[in-house]
Amino acid sequence: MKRVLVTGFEPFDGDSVNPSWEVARRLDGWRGAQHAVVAQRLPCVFDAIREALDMLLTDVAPDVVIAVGLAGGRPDVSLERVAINVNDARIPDNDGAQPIDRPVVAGGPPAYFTTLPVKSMLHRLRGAGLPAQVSNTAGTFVCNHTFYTLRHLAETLHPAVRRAGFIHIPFLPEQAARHPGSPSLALDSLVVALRIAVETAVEVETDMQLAAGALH
Ligand code: PCA
Repeated sequence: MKRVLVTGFEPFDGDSVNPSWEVARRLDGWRGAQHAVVAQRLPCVFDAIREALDMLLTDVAPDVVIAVGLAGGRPDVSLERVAINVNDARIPDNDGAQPIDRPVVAGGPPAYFTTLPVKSMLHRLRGAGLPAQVSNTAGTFVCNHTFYTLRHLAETLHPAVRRAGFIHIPFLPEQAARHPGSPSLALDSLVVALRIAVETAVEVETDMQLAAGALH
């Protein structure tokens, strides 16, 4: 039985909902033959992330961590490949902090790759009729900060975390209605997508490699 921690974020940028938490909380308590999910909400605050994650990794003791965040304007479920060691905030976080060109971890490596099997996830998501991409940037706001911090903690203080990574999701339709022209995905589809992501992370030991172009 593998323990899976799924995190979502509180609303930010003046919004009243964040689909990442709406999806995560619907997975809370979900058990399969090989896994049990615990969902937790994270604040959209740079300075709160390290302590919050450190506590969660200690308390939940997960084998797998999937952090989820909103990327409003993107059309696909974005399987993030890489976290970079920079905070460069376009808007203030929920505490009013707006770091510019600051490291996430001073002296840390420039980047960490995901340890989730993102190509296998991509294959399964598309096979289920869901729009998905492997993304090569998680941005430079709180989501990238969270992804980098998560991978850094897994590499340093929490080696029992065998797989950790980040997934960005699009707006919900009701959010897109306030951002005309923006793509969206229904909550039910997002829940299916995250269930597939969890199952793939639990089941797949070695990520798939297909011929160039087959999964881009
Ligand atoms: N998305 C933001 C932070 C919280 C969230 O859901 C981001 O992409 O950084």
